[in-house]
Amino acid sequence: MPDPLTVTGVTVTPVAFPDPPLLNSAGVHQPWALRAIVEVRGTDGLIGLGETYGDAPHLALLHRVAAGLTGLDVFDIAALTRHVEAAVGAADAPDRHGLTGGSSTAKTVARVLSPFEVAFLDLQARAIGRPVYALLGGKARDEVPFAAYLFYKWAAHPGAEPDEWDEAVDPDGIVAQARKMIDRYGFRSIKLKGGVLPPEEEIAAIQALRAAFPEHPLRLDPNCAWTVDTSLRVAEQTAGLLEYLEDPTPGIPGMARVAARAPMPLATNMCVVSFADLPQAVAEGAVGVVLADHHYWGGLAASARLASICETWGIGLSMHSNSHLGISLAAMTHLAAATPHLAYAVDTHSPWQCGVDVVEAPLSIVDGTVTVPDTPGLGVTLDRDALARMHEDYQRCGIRERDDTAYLRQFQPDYEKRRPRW
Ligand code: GKR
Ligand code: MG
Repeated sequence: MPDPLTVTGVTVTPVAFPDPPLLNSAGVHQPWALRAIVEVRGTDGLIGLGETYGDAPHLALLHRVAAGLTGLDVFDIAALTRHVEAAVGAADAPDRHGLTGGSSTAKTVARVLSPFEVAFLDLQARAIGRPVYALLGGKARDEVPFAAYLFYKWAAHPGAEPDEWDEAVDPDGIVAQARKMIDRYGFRSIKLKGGVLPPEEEIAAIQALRAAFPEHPLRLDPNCAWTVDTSLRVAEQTAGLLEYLEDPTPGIPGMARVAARAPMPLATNMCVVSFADLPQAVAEGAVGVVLADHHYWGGLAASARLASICETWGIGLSMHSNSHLGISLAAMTHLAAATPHLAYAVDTHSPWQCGVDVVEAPLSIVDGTVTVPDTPGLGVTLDRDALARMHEDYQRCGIRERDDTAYLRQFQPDYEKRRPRW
């Protein structure tokens, strides 16, 4: 019997990286996006990596968990889960922007568990010299397709220099952004983040995208900015244009009313965000596609379980993204590689990172896909200089929680987050 591989230490490092002024139904992205990098060291000297949100309440819970992990068997995810449940207790650390569903202790446990589970799997896989996808059931595809994720945006954060992505506040701006992103990365699917302008203007943007990119599947995601009636009107006017319409309206009952008459499937990362949401969503026929996201579904294995449930109930599977770095991109790639049911190109904010990363050689998107790494673990290595720099940026940037609404209010004091708005 070989010696067990146990945890000898855990480090949680908050980092910040520049984020362009991307608009959504909650407000606008702040100048810095926050992440937390989790490193789990094992008795064999190897290190497993995880990445998650960097907001202060979440960070406090990560530190609480990290403090008690030494000595745990790296192959015992059940013990890790029990430890996280005990450390989180009754705490509830929701996302303030509310773009990934509501809050509860169970959801908080899932969010806090995720980066540790990913780091444990990375460590397990490194220890046996196999890629993480091998622990998730094996590789169903060699390349994972990702989608061009377009945003309405300002040219610059107020008072700052313009970023490399230009202003996009109308159909021409959105088409120009799509061209630039597709020229650089070769994406073959397009998602437009909506819920920013009146629906007619967003329909016009979709029509312009269809004219400019006749072959690319299109998605529109207004993050619950519309009433049921508005959603039905938009659905009718975009019939034949969208592969799915994402979270047009709040709540499972509202989504079910839209789904009953919409000509395209409805997708969600807002009304089905935990296992407890699934029975009602299935019973009411509210969604045709669920967006998995290992960061809040409780990790990679839990996301694979979600995939099986969706397959059983005839629900499609796509993948959600928030601002992220290269450890998350690698984790998303391994999950997608090992999930045959994932039929849609995966969302990613990668192009919005503008080249900043915590890993030495980030996986790259070429022809719209990431080639699944066959090297041990997640296949990415921490760049310690970058980690130190990005931690300094975190300390200096003054932002401790993502709050798109409060940031927009600095420039539009009468701005209110209303969902639905139209
Ligand atoms: O980055 O502004 C954003 C997105 O709106 C993100 O926060 C959402 O959670 O991408 C997400 C979505 O699909 O709803
Ligand atoms: Mg969404």
